[in-house]
Amino acid sequence: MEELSGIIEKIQTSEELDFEDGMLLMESKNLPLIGVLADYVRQKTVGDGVMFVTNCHINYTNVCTSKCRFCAYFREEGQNGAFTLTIDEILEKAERASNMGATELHIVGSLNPALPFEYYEEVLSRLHQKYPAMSLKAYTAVEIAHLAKASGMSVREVLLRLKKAGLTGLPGGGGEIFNEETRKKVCPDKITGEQWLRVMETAHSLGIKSNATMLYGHIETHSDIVDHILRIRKLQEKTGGFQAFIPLKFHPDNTELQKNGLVQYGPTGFDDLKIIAVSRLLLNGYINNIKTYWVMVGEKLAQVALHYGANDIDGTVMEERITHAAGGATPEYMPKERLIRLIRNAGRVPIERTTNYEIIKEY
Ligand code: V47
Repeated sequence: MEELSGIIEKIQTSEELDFEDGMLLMESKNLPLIGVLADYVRQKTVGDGVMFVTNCHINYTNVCTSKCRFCAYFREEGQNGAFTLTIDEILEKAERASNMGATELHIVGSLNPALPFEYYEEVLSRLHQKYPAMSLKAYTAVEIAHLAKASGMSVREVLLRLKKAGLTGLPGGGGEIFNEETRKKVCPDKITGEQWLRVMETAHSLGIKSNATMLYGHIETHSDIVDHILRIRKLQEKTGGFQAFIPLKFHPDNTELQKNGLVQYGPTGFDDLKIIAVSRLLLNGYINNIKTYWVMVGEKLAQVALHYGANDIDGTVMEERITHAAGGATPEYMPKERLIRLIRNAGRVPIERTTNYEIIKEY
């Protein structure tokens, strides 16, 4: 308690936490106290509503040149299990999602050199034409940077064309961990953290909102975590374009990091709750929505995380491949009624939202 007294005082007087505060929180084992602080800040900022979205994930390809060492999802061209969906197949999945009441499609793939820019554009334009009311949260900052490089267009041009085709916003994937040394060890061939942030800055300047993520529980240090969250906070201060922050729990199975013996296990429940709480505290005043992603932390821990600073539990998801390739054991689909039950049972108010955090219905 003593070691956190300065932080408690800052929270009481609404003073911003700095890097040292973040480090103190990360080093502390007083999780119950950190949870109470995060819950207090959450209550003051966003009240008792817990947001969720009726959505469907569509992974259009897993062929990738990036070969990140934490990823079990990617395949090389021609390798067993490699796939690329045709645009018609994507439309079929969208049809199913639409029939199940989805308001959002979360469309993410990998860096597949065989796919031209026109494929990405046409995916959005055909989906938008057929389902004009559906939000299209598509392509991470990493895919956007790849498209710019491969097509010879600028990031701005790529984003403008995709926006015109129907893009609603960007998911937060690809953030991983920004620290240069650590990033080189876990994803040496991916764009740097600063490049990821510049793509987001450009998107925000064009009125395209996005999420932000951080992959934790591999080889990163506490300092990498605090640094990552504060770099996001700094850009948010400039653009205001991040809608939610989502810590992603590393799953080690079938990954290069595990095969090389660098990481044997994923993060513990203690880590999961701590990271959610620290995210809420460090981003206080900057990003209001802190999302616990039930697919990665499990539905039981996601429910508890609602008392550790989270106010968003993501969505129905319907089909998920990235976590499940790496040993994820959660179901691939969470019916809306089940999400509502989880939220209510935690003493909170379920609110169905759109991609852009407009309220659809309070339950
Ligand atoms: O970018 C890859 C991560 C991300 C593993 O914006 C892994 O609303 C854990 O970004 N263990 C994709 N994580 C998922 C993502 C996301 C998910 C839900 C909502 C939103 C949003 C975004 O998954 C990748 C990478 O950071 N990832 N491999 C793994 N083995």
